[in-house]
Amino acid sequence: MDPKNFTVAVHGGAEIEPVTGAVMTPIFQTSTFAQKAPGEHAGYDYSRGGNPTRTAHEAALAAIEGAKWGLAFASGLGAEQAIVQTLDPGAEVLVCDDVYGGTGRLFRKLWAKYGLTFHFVDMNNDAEVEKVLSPRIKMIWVETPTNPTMKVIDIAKMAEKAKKVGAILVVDNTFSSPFFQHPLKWGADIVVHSTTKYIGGHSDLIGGAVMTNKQELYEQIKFIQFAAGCVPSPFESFLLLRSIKTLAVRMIHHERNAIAVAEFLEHHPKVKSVYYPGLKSHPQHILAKKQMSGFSGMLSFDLRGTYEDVIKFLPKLKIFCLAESLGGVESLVNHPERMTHASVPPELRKKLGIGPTLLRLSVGIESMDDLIEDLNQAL
Ligand code: P1T
Repeated sequence: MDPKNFTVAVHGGAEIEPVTGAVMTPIFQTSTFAQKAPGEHAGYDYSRGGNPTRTAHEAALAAIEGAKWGLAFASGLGAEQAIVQTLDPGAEVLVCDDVYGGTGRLFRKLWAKYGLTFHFVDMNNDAEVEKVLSPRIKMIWVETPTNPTMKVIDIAKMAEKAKKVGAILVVDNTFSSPFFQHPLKWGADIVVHSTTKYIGGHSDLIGGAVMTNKQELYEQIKFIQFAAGCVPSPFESFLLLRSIKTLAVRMIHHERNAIAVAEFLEHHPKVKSVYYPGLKSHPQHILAKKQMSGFSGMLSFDLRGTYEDVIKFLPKLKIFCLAESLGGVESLVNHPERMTHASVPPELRKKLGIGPTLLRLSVGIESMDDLIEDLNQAL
């Protein structure tokens, strides 16, 4: 989506319903569709394979990523699982070391036992990447900005490396949302989202998405979606269609508030460091400005002191709610070490800087002054 194009967000995938003229796609709450004769139907036979509400949702997903195809899944991890299932046994995958804890768990604890090998590397360290890069690598998995330390990874550079060894480049675009970043434009083959987050935007559903311009990948993943059945319900598809219409306006407010919060925290004496790609002090700020059209609403920071200070700080917050997840209109605070990233091996957590004083904020769209005041009084 052209970041200035609110029209795509509002109209992407929308078609007037042909029978009734309904302007908004109805919820086709049905598992099955009548057939005139065996195998003769109007394009839908069973809702695992396809459902008109999901079709409209998938068209909207494609539209906002500027992709030819979009596929909807029942969760972000369900979408990731389908992508991994395109690999042949024995394949090796290069993964950025700072991925969502659940992504790492899916790879380490589930897929590794089926003969796939996952190499977790710091993708901002060329030597680390080159050490593992070889034609055995069939997939490169990038999350940018990363969860939770907000590293920014150069998508175009990783696309070149993927091309060199004949690997597929997957980019998890959840933190940026399609409003601020288009990985396909920078050479990614597949974009994956947890639509639970910014695309859903209201913390009331779980969903996932895959977008691609490559027909072969689309067909493979569509088959997996149908054959393995990790699909969203018609109601979830409807909610997501509804959410996408306000993605652009929400993202502008998330970003505006996050910039203000990041600047406030950076100058607060009780805060040791702030990790936000929109700050000039961020090590990849220039890269972020190049590859993103905005910096989104996620940031992390280290509180000065110890875990005991964190434990005193958290209950004092009145607006920021202590909870996992992100990207909803309401502000959340998360403690990655004990919550979202508890499953990351301790030595890797240490290397990444996911320690006892690290907190992650999903900055919502409340009044900016209220958010800053909330943090200020709690600090
Ligand atoms: O929760 P689910 O919809 O299955 O999505 C998984 C997922 C994938 N990718 C990224 C970057 C994510 O952040 C997530 C989920 N993350 C959280 C729940 C969290 O609080 O970080």
